[in-house]
Order: sequence, then C-alpha cells, then structure tokens
Amino acid sequence: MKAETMEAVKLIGGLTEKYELRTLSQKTETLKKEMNDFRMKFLFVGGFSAGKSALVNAFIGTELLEEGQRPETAIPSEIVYSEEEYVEAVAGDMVRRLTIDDAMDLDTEGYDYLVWHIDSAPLKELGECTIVDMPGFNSGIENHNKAIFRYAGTGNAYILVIDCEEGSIKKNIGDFINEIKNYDNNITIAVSKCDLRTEEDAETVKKNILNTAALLFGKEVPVTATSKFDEKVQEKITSLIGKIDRDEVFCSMFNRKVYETGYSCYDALETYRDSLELDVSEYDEQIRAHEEAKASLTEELSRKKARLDSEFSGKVVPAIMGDVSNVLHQNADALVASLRTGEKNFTMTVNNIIRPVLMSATKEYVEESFDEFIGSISIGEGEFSKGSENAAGNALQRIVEINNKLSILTKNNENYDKVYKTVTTSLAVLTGYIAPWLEIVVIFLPDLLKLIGSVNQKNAMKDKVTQEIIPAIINKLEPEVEASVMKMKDDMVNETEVQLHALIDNEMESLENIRAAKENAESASASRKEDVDKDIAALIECINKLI
Ligand SMILES: Nc1nc2c(ncn2[C@@H]2O[C@H](COP(=O)(O)OP(=O)(O)O)[C@@H](O)[C@H]2O)c(=O)[nH]1
Ligand SMILES: [Mg+2]
Repeated sequence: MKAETMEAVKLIGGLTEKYELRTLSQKTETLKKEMNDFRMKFLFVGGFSAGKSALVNAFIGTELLEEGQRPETAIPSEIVYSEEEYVEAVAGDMVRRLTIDDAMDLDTEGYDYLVWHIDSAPLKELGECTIVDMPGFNSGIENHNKAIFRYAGTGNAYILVIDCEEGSIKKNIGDFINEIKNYDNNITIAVSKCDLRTEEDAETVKKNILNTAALLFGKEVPVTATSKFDEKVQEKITSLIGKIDRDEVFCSMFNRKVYETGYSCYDALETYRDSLELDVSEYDEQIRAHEEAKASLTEELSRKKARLDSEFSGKVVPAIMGDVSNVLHQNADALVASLRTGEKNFTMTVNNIIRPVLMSATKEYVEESFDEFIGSISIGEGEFSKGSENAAGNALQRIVEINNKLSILTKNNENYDKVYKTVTTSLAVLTGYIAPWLEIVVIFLPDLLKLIGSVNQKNAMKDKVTQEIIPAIINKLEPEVEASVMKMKDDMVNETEVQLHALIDNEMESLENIRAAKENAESASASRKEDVDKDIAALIECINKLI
C-alpha cells in the first residue's frame, strides 16, 4: 500500500518536471518532504494511574517519566530516539532546551508538552516513530481536551493501558474508546500491573478484555498482559506495537493528498495534449481566457457566498446545537449522577458528552452545506466570456470530480480530519475549530452550577438540569459555535478559490510551455501527442490504485 503511494508521488514528480509544470512540481516536492518527515505516533492512553508512565519507562529501560504523578500536572510527554540526550519543553511557539535531569525536576505548569530525546535500544529498534505518554483521560479535563485535540487524526495508533485490577473494560474506558475510534482507527491494549494478581487471574482478565474489545471494535484487538516488573515487558510492547499496520496509517494520512496532486497533474497534461496543435496566436487567446476565468470565478464565488452565509447561520448552527441539546437531554440521568459527586465530575461529564457530538454534528452539517455550495456555483450566466467559460467550467468540473473520488476514500474511513474532501485538504483539521468551544464549556460551567443552588433531592435536581442547566449550556455555547462555524465557512470558500485558481494556473503553465516550444520551432508531431497520451494513461492508472 505504502509502496503504491510512494510510487505515485514519484511518478507525479517526474511528470511535473518533464512538462516543466513548476508550481505543481514544487507542490509535489513539498508533499514528498512531508511524507519523508512523517513520524508515526504511538499514544499510551488510559485512566489516571493505569500505569502508562511506568510501562513507557519499562519499555525504554530508564525511569524517565514520573510515576504516580498528580493528574492535574499531566501534560503529554513525547519520546523519540536520539543518540544525544536532551529535552525540549514546548509552550506555544516557544521551545526551551533542557538536560534530562533538569527536565525531570521541571514544573510543567504553562507548558503544552515535552519532547524527550532518548538513547534507548528498544526505541531505536522501532524505527522512525514517537512514543507519547498521554495525560489520563480522567485527569484534568482541560489537559485531556488539549491532549486529545493535539493528536487526534495526525497519524496515530493507541496503546490503551488498563490496570489489571480493574478486571475488565469499564464503561468510562468504553466511552473513551468509542470516541477515539472517530479520530484514529488503530488500537491495541496493554493490561498492566499483572504482578499484583496471580497468573491465572491475569489471564482471565486478559480474556475478558479481549472479548469486550472485540465487541467494541467489531474486530480482534491485540492485547498483551504485562507489568513494569515483567522480564519480558520490552519484548511484549515491541510485539504489541509491531501488530499495528503502519503502512495503513501512512496511507490514510497521505493517499488523498497524493491523489489530489496527481489529478491536478492529469488536468495540466490534458490541457497540454489538447493544445499541442493550436497555432501561436491561439495560445495567447487561450491564456487570456484562463486569466478571465479566474477573475470570473472569484466574482461568482463571492456572489454565492452570501447565500452560504445565511445557510450556515440559519441551518448549520441550529442543527449542530439541536444535536448537542438532544444528547445532553438523553444523558440527563448521568448528568444528575455526576452532579451529586461534585463540580469537577460534572464538568468532565458535560465535556465528554459534548465533545464527540460537536465533532460529528459539525462534520455532517458543514459538509452537507458545502457540497450544496459547490454544486450551486454556475458557469455560463453573465460574467463569463466564451473562452473563459470553458476554462472555468473545466476547473469546476475537476474539483467536483476530485471531490467525488475522495469521498470514496473518506467513506471507508470516517476520521474527522478527512472531513472536507479536496477543498479542505489543506485546511486545519476540524479539531482546530472545535477546541476553543470546549474551553468555553470548561470555563463557564462553575458559574452555571450556581443555578443548582441548594437543591439536593434527585428529581428536583433532574428538573433543574433539564430545564435550566442544559438550556443555559446551549445558550452559552451557541454564539461560540456560530463564530467558529462562520470562520470555517470563510476559510472553505477561500480555499475553494485558491484551488480553482491553482488548477487554472497549472493549465496556463501548460499552455505557456507549449507556446515557448512552438516559438523555438519545435514541431507538434503526432508522436509527441502519443507520448503525452501514454504519460496520462500511466498517471491515471497509478493514482487510481490509491482509491
Ligand atoms: N505493582 C505495580 N505497580 C505499578 C505498575 N505500573 C505502575 N505501578 C504503580 O502505579 C502507580 C501509577 O502508575 P503510573 O505509571 O504513574 O500511572 P499513569 O498515571 O497511568 O501514568 C505508580 O505508583 C506506579 O508505581 C506495575 O506494573 N506493577
Ligand atoms: Mg503518568
């Protein structure tokens, strides 16, 4: 699979050079570099005190990470192999370099995450990758949200750590699994602290977990039972990680980008072939028509944008809020129960309920409206002159074709970062838009809880929750959701324009290249045309393998 992706990008790179498509050639080079630099991440996730840090320590073979850390202080620790050992502490754009010893004593308050560069043989053996010790999913909710959003959908596999003494996959772990399934598809399980049970008991727990995990995932999930004292702990974790299909993760990260670049190349080559036989004056006309098409498309997009504005504020935002409200009402009993155990628990419960729904609802409704938007752009009314009408129509049709192809790719893989098909491939992932809303929830909930006042009786509490708290959450959230959805929409419209223009620019480059060749009195022989046809056929065959 990965081999095909690499082969495709190589072929595209070769063709963009052969046909002197400079812009596309640069784009392909950037993509190649991104692919070469890609590092798979293995995230150790699980509840607070499950034994994540201890297992990572046992795996790399030093007591690097603090064990028994307080949940509030937990930030992600990334670990990468390096001969020279040092640590980078990252806060926003700022990176502070530390020695290992200093890092071990560091107060992590204010930092987003740490990167430990460690000379460890088992880590080296894994090849290019990063191990991440994540904050527990039931540790401070802000840390958890941040950590989830930092890594979701960036090419990860999960090692879910479950304390053997838990005995099974408890509900909160099940919910968590259901959520991460939406971001990334690969999960394995390490049952930890098995030294605290008899071998027989540990085996029973492992079987239990195997069965439950198979139900939750609808497929067999690799499970290993170990402990930080296990002689074979390194071996077992290496083997667990080895069960993850790295190629598949790689392809899910890059196939659509490669496909899209390949398709743009195909478009440019077709223009090239079709214009081989034009005479010199016709090129100028064609090039002018392409310039005009760009300007006309910009105008058409800004005309249609107004409609999209009202569609988003009138339909998309209410639909998202409706879903959020429904799910909160459905979980009213759980909300009441968590309320009775304290403010912190309540905040966490609200977050855990809202987060996945915000993601899926936003994905669904935004995508729907956007498809309609693309479909509504029409060529041939007013502004377009005949030549530019062709060029604009062609570019638009290409975008729709790529969209449709990429939908096939998206269907098999419902990850949130793959939401917007071609137009949004280069946009920030959806999580970037949603994260700020959740910060709001965390901040305002304590205020809201004052609404509860001194009510203590269960039924009265439920009334308060359904009649006052949930509507208050919705009211508070709505303007935030509206603001980010509108921003998302603006970004998408801009991106559409950028992509349409890029396609037209590529075609123009083709035209200019042929004109230059003609001026140098090179003949547009039949064999030339055959050659281009061959290249096109090979390209299409190659990129179709990616879908
Ligand atoms: N007996 C035993 N204790 C462990 C094991 N793994 C972790 N612990 C202890 O359990 C506590 C929590 O472990 P830690 O790795 O910090 O959990 P984390 O919050 O998931 O990172 C610490 O006191 C560890 O020393 C294990 O395999 N066996
Ligand atoms: Mg820890």
